Amino acid sequence: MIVLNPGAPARLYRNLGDGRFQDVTRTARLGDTDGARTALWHDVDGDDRPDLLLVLADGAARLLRGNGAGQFDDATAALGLDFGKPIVAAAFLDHDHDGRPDLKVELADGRLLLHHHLGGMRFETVELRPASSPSARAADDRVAELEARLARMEALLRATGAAGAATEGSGR
Ligand SMILES: [Ca+2]
Ligand SMILES: [Ca+2]
Repeated sequence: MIVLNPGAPARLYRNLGDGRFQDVTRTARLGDTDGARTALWHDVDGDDRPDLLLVLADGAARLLRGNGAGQFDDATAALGLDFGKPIVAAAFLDHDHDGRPDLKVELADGRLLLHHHLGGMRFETVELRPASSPSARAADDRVAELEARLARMEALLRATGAAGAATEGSGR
């Protein structure tokens, strides 16, 4: 069990199986976990030992491979987890249903990437959604504003139409 502490290193506890937990942070060799805000357990390399993906306070990801003896090795570089921009969200899911969970990450620049699992420690990065440019965001805002205005006009027309029908009715 990993406990995340905003602004402080994460702490790792081992379940002793009798309802007690032992703090194994010091012996687990987790390295830098300062301000980690996301922790995902997943057996990335398929060796039946749980690995740990962390997203740190600055949005950088780290992958810690479990060695089965309660310690972890940093495999961040091997996994190619430097996406150039801070990560705002990350999740493991099998995007293409090939039985190997892939890593989906959303970056601060609006990009949505699929870190497609090819087997073992091999991954390829596929862009699912490009970065949103400031002009694209402004255009989206304009479309949203126009839609809102249209909705208000439709509501007004409906109200006016109903009032008109009522007036006709009362005229008889
Ligand atoms: Ca593993
Ligand atoms: Ca997959």
